[in-house]
Amino acid sequence: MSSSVIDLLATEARFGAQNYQPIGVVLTRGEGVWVWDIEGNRYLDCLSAYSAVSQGHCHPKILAAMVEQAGRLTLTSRAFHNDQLALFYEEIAALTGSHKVLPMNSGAEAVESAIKSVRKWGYEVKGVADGQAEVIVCADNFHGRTLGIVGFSTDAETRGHFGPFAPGFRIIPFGDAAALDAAITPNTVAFLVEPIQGEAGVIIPPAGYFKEVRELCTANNVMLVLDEIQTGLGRTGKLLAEQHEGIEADVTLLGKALSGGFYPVSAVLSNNDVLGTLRPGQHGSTFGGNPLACAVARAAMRVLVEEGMIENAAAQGARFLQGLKDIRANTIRDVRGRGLMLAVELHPEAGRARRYCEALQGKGILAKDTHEHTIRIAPPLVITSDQVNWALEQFATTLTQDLS
Ligand code: IF1
Repeated sequence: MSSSVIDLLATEARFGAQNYQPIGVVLTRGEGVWVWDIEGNRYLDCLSAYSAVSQGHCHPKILAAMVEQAGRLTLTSRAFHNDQLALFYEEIAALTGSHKVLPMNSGAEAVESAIKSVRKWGYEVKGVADGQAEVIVCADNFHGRTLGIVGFSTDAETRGHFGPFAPGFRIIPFGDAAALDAAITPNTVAFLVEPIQGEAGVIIPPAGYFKEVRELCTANNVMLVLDEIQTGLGRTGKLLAEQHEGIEADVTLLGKALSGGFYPVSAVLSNNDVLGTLRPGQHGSTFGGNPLACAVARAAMRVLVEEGMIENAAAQGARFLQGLKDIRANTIRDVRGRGLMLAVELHPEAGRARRYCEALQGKGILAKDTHEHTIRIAPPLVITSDQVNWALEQFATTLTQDLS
């Protein structure tokens, strides 16, 4: 057994598929907003596993729920009922105001399940001719890594050499309601979109966009499917990002923080008859809706609300955003965000964002670059004022350096 950083990285490189290029830190422990590497260095986690660890690392109440359930019953398959599923349904429906719930595991599975469901709804309820259903998506989307999903990605890296891909998708620009209007046909069953584009670099659409989108979808009997896998469950300072827009989706996708990072748990939520079209044998998953997942998700949702994490995300997010905007540095081109979903876009001449993330690591902050010139910041929603202040000092000293 090897255990030094060098040995572990070499072993990973020898055996692992090289589909990631992580920052050179090997983490071994986490608690709240903090993580520790194997040499004992402590870091403020400003990624939260891409927003999955919103409740903070190893939240004691989620941990207790997981341990208790793991010792009792972990998996039954959906061939039998388990005593956690009904409670999970009840609690997620109460939290989100949804009528129907489909439990899955990864975010990509929730997206795939939603696409299957809206197509079926299109044929059986809307009356689209079989095989003709169209789903509209946005350029620069990120919805996951499955074949169905990468087939409608516009990112060369994400889709390159993975084809051939499934037909039935139309791509329009994000934030452009007129483009949606023009793209809708009688065969359009759904518009699938992120409320704020994450991977694209925390792109917030123009004010009023989603109101128009909602009206267009309603007028044309098109299901509005919001991928809230990253934006949902408090990340943007509200339970769902749609609440900032004053709209309601027909289908909402949740994942990531639905388990507080303990376990892959995702869900498709619908407030109409989309999920009602699925009959026995037509869709499923060995692990989806298992008792361990349900118990973990129930605790994850409970602490989010009981411990005021959503309100904290709004308050600390506003402070963090203002603090970043107050940093006077030639390297910064733009600062944007909502709640604790934040990004600093660097001037191209400032050098690659990855260099700044490596410099931040040296100051005790773990953040992640995206698209060469953007640093993404998404700490756990339990971050305190003092921790935000300390993080801002580290960002200020790092961003005023020239690392080009
Ligand atoms: C990776 C990004 C974040 C997502 C939205 C569905 C999924 C994701 C809006 C799929 C997943 C991840 C996956 C992760 C990188 C990451 C990411 F940079 F790519 F965009 F979070 F910002 N919808 N996002 O953001 O969920 O199947 O992974 O559970 O390494 O691919 P999943």
